[in-house]
Amino acid sequence: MTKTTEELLTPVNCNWCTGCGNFGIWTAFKKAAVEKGWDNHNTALVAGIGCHGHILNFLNLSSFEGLHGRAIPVASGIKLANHKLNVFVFTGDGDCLSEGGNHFIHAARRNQNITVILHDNAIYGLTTGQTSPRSPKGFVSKSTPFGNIEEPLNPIQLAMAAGATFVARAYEGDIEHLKEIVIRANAHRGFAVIDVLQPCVTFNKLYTHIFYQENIYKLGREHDASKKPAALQKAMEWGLKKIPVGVIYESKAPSYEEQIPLLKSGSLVSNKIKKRDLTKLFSKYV
Ligand SMILES: Cc1ncc(C[n+]2csc(CCOP(=O)(O)OP(=O)(O)O)c2C)c(N)n1
Ligand code: SF4
Repeated sequence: MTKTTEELLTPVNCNWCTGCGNFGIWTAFKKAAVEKGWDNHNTALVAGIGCHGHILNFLNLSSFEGLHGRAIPVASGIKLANHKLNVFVFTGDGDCLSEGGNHFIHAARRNQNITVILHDNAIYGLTTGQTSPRSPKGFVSKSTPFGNIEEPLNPIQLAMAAGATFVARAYEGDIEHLKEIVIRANAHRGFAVIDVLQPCVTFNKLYTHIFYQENIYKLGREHDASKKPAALQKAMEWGLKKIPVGVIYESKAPSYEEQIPLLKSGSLVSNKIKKRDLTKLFSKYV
């Protein structure tokens, strides 16, 4: 069981830019891991390709860095093989919503019991600053020098519409709040998405730390996260002083794994492998 955040460090030096919002996600996750005792026996991490994916190099936990956009299917496979594991996906807004958009939608629809931590910096960071599906209309970047003509995607609305049963937003600069949300998302039985507002200080000069500090507000008791229409309405809020953070939607529904009879007797990895002679079967077809 992980007892201190130091145990989670690796010999790899952190190579994120100074001030990058990924630091807050890393810190919040380490704190959550210590509080809940996540270790190599009970937890597996998966990431996509991007600056966000480097987080695996800095966490001393079992992990797999997949192909770009393919973190969620790898996590789905891990969860099916051993549904007793806590499975986390670290993904970028490009990785999750562009290259991996199809996987995101279908994992949400299946309500797989995994937690997706979306490092939402509204830009492609690793490839040095191109417009992403989260970049707003008019956004100027290397790939849209005359301004983005596309509307951005809203990952919270998309997750809810696709069937995710836990949907939250957090700001990486509020580490305690993010840590609590990571713990709640993991405790939830079903597909959990946390849209983490994560400034890319090098390439996104619009969504800065100051921008978020000035414009986010925490959801209070008045917000009933169990009511989908109200939650969808909340999810649509975005603008000056109007960016809600907190648990936006949570509902109870059987997870994908809970509905598979074979998994009731134990995880697939704990099943003894039986040898079967298939010679007779094959002989029918040759
Ligand atoms: C199939 C494929 N397409 C494109 C790339 C190049 N590529 C690597 S990372 C990246 C963008 C990453 O952006 P995002 O997922 O938002 O992560 P960030 O770097 O911002 O954390 C791209 C386009 C790739 N590796 N594989
Ligand atoms: S390029 Fe942006 S997202 Fe990547 S490490 Fe630097 S600040 Fe962070």
